[in-house]
This record gives sequence, C-alpha cells and structure tokens, in this order.
Amino acid sequence: MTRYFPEVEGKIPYEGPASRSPLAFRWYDSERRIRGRRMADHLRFAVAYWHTFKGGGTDPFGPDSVYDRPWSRGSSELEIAENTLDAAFEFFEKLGIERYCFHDRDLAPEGSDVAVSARNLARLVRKAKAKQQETGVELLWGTANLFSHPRYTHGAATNPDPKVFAHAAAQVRRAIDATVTLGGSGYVFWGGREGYSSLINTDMRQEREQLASFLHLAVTYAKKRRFKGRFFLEPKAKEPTTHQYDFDVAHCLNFLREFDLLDHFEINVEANHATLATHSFHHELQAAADAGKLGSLDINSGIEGVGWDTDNFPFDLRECVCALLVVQTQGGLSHGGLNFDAKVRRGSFDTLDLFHAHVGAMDVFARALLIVERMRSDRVLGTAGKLVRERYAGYRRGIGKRIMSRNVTLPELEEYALRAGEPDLRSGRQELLESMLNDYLYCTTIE
Ligand code: XUL
Ligand code: CO
Repeated sequence: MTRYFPEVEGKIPYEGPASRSPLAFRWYDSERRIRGRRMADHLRFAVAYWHTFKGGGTDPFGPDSVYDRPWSRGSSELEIAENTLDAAFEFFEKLGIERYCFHDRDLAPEGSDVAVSARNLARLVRKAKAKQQETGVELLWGTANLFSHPRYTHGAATNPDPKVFAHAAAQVRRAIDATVTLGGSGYVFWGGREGYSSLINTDMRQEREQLASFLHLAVTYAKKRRFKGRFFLEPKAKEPTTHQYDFDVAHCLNFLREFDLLDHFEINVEANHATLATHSFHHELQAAADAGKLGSLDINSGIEGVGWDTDNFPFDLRECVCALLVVQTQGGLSHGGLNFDAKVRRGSFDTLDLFHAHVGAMDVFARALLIVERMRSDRVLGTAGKLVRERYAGYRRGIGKRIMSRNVTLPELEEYALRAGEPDLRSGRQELLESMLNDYLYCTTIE
C-alpha cells in the first residue's frame, strides 16, 4: 500500500482534541454516531482528483508545474494516468476518506479523436472500479472537462459552432457512462467557459438556449442509462469568462425554471464562487436550500477582495458552522457531499502538505458539525432557533396567517392598519445572536 506516500505509514488515526500530532484527527471520528448516523455519513467528504493529484501549483505567472509528483512520471500518458489512480487510492485509504470526484480528463488523457478518448476513459474506469471494490471508496460525482482543450475557447455548449457542441456532447455522454459504471451519486455541470468575454460579439439569448438544449440532452441520456443519481448545476459568477451564465444560485434557479429543467437539477454550491458573486457561502447555501435545491457543496475558501478563484482549503470555523447549519437544518445531503474543491498553495509542494491540508480541513468541518448539532439541540440559532421563530410568530396567527395564505385584500389590510395603529418597533437582536454564535465557537465545551 505504500508506494507514493511513504511519509504516512498507515491510516491517519483519530486521537481526540488533546492530540498534538500533525498526522492525527482531533475532531473527525468517522464512526462516531450522531443522531444515529456515522459522522462520515453526515459529512460525506470527497477528494477533488484534479487539484490533489493533477495540480501543479501553477499560476498565470508560473505555468510550469512546481510539484514533482512521483505518480506524474511514466513512459506514456496512459501509464501516468494509471500511476495517478494508484496514488489516489493510496491517499484515500491513508486519509480514511470515503469518496472522490473527477473530471473525465483528470482520470484519462484526451486521445487523437473522440473514439480514442472514449477508450482511454473506459480503460481507467475499469481500473477505478476494481480499486473501488477493493477499498470500499465511492464516487461522489463525476463531470466532464469542457473548458481546457483549445476547441472550447469560445465555450462548449454555448459555442457559436455546433461542431464544438457535438464534441462536448460526446464527452458528456462518456462521462455520464463513467459515472453510472462507478456508481456515482451525482453528476456535476459547471459551465467552464459558458459565458461571454464581450457582448459586442455575443448573442446571449442564443447561447443560453443552446445551454438549455445541452442540459435537456444530458437529462434524456441519463434516464436512458438509468442513472440513479442527481444532476447538480454549479454556479460561478466569473472566471474564466467575464460573465458566466451560471452566475449565482438565483441565476441558476431562474435558468432551470425558464427552460423547464428545474425538476432534474439540484445546486452544487461552492464557497469561493459565492465570494466571486459578492455573496457569502452562507447566503448561497440558504438560497439553494430555501428552494429545496441544495444538493452538494464544493468546500474551499476564497480571499475577499482578490477577485479570482484561489480555491484555498477551508479553515475558518465560523464559515463551516454557518454552512453546516444550513445543511443540517434541511436534513443533510442525500446524494451530494462535501467535496474539497481546494488546492494546496504553490509553495506547499510536498506530498505531505496534501495530508496536512485534508486532515486540517476535515477536522474543522467535523468540529463544526458537533457545534451545529449542539446548537440545534439547544434550539438557539438559524431558522429553527427560538429567536428567529419568535421574530416571525405574527405570521402564524391572525392577520399574518391570512397574509401567508393570501386570504386578504389590500383594502382589508388598510382597514386593519388603521385599527391596529403604529406597530411597536422590535429589536432584531443581531449583536446578541453574533455573541451567542461566538459562545458556541469558542466557549461551549464540545467533545
Ligand atoms: C472551477 C470549479 C470546477 C468544478 C467542476 O472553478 O469549481 O472544478 O467544481 O468542474
Ligand atoms: Co467547484
């Protein structure tokens, strides 16, 4: 089992909050039961294949890889792909993580034509299936990379050239096949270059309709393949295009509704993409959950004010608590999970850094889960909390109830306002609630 990560001897153990070992979990205890479910089943963590095994620490000023990964050496692209898969499963087992996510081109190289590409993918999928059976690791979701190849420069489904559309369709077909074969519980569409660089040369209305046709074709094909999972649409406001059509959760919901796709999709909300849309992660998650469409999460973190996707690992306890507050209040994630769409920094080039990043980030989410569960049982915060429920209590009786059931007219409300007189102003108690949240983060004993 030790080939690529000799610095980690066996599986990372759970040692509890007092541990000072850098290669042990303090909070993530996969088997711990919380309301009858394993902690691992609440969190459903997944490793992002692209960042963790394919990332090179590159940036626009340093396009050459600075990571010298032993699995990236080999005599052919296919041999490298097979080595990478071996490294990935060694990593999953040592980390004790139960799921992963990939793009087709992360797993297998692009071939000289569509048929060779499909054969390459099928070969790696066979190997991945054997590895999954051997280790019990599962596929959370699959997707297709419709943005790296030069043919996708002007978009994939939204490209002005239908030949490009056809190439993208071929890729999605095979990526859905791969996801079905590997038992993935989700399939993600992130609109890589589906957007515009300038409206001067773009027919936005045409492009959005093309995108809708593309998604309908995928839904039809997945039904035929008896895909039992869920389709997730992943919003992103900008980058690489100036304006991405899947701008934020509200845009995505409107798009799905407009083109009659809403029944077939849920949303995959990414933290750093929320930042790019100038929303908080909390806002985007709540917007999806309120529509009954929160399917999965890409957990990472951005740097406020920077303006592009930095995909840092998440380490901020408050952010994690707010995120899980939404997830746990909606009853968890049935088909989605928490995918680490995050990369170690350019300067963190040791393979050991991959462990530190995942261990630390799994721990902060595990700790957040325990805090959220405590807040839920104390009924203090969020929409299920006492203070929030009391704020809206007026809508559960009398005139408020009639407003909510639309069983009232404007003249009746005018008459009511006249009779009731000026309403009493009531404090929203925001500062009190902020402090209560801090108590849970820093003072309440969570073990
Ligand atoms: C890019 C991004 C993607 C998707 C999958 O910003 O988030 O990696 O998650 O295509
Ligand atoms: Co993502």
